[in-house]
Amino acid sequence: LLPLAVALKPSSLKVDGQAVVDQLLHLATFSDHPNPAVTRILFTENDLAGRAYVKQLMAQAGLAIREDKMGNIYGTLPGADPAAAAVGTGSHCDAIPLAGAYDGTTGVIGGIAALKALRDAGFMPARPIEVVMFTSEEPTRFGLSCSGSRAMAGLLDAAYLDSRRDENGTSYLEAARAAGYGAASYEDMLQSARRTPEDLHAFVELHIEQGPLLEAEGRQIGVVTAIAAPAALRVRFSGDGGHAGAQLMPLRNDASLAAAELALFVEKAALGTGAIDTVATVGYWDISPKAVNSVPREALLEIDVRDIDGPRRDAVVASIMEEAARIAEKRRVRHSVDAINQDPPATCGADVVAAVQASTDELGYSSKRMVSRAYHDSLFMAQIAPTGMIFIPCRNGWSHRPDEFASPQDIARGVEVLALTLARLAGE
Ligand code: HGY
Ligand code: MN
Ligand code: MN
Ligand code: MN
Repeated sequence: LLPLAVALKPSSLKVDGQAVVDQLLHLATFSDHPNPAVTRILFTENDLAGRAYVKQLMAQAGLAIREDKMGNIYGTLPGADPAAAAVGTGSHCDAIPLAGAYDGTTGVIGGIAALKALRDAGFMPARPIEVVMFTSEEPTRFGLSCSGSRAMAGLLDAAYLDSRRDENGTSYLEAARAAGYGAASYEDMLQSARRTPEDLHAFVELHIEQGPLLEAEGRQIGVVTAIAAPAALRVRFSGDGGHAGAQLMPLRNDASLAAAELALFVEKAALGTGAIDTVATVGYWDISPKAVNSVPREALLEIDVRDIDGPRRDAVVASIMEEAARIAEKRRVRHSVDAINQDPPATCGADVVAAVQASTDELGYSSKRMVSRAYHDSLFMAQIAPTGMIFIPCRNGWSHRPDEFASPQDIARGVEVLALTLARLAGE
């Protein structure tokens, strides 16, 4: 997998950053909330509209389109050797509530633009090059992140995926079928997504940094060398509740206060490792019955813990689970813990990193080697094939917010680096 020098001249790559931005902003109109906010939840009406638009752009770029039964969408630029393992790129178009227009979408729309630029430059790759829209990178609907790439890497089993239900009790399989992805069973659905090193030669994802470093240091391209290890867990506390006026304090077992104590422990546990790379938050918090004059009976916390060091992250997760049990005992509440995911970090493939760096240097762009603290589908693609990522700056490092922003110039640079990197990895 040596990143070859290619006859392709960078000057022959024509990338119109503004055209990509226009497409990103059109995609952003498929949202449950008015722009600039973007909310696009897996298999909802706006997600299906977004999927149709992505397929339209793939068709306009002259790519061969296929979809698997998980809902992953592939656009392929044919290679001289159609049987050769493909070089992949791509990202996601689903968006968490009240997000922005650039997270994930930049790697899908930008990936299509990169393949189109290669095609328009008359580049004939030795290997097929494919751009993937991963079906569900965000955990919003089923609680599980990166369902599509986990399935590709063979990391999802039917029982586990079936256990992940949305707030109406709908399963992934039912939702996929309702969206027109007619799998006969979980096995059929998961098998249709399965990739192996035999059919995937390398993978590289273009993404906004979602952090402030590139902008702060005035660097144009982030050459990602590793991806942090994410974990998510749900903790439920249940008390007996009671009348807010008539129930005296010694008799209360307030579920919300148990949650409050655990939430502050989560912060303490992350800070307690002494490593700046350990991060944690309670991103979702719900109590019931939500009446000012009723002592809360139920509390549900969703906790996100990450670190670039897997074992250090695991120790924090374990301490949170132990503390939940201690708090439950002390406050006489019942509790349950649902460990949703606890994934290892990924090291990017040396040859892919070298191809990204060589392409960035050849285009004359400044760069910074860095770790991705956000997770991406690349975290799981790295388990199938040598994988890398290309970051571009985003304003103030803001992401997962409506004012998320990347400039047309930065987007054009990212697409050019991606196109040249794909050409290097695909050979000619
Ligand atoms: O949360 C993440 O890291 C990703 O942006 N979904
Ligand atoms: Mn995201
Ligand atoms: Mn993303
Ligand atoms: Mn991501």
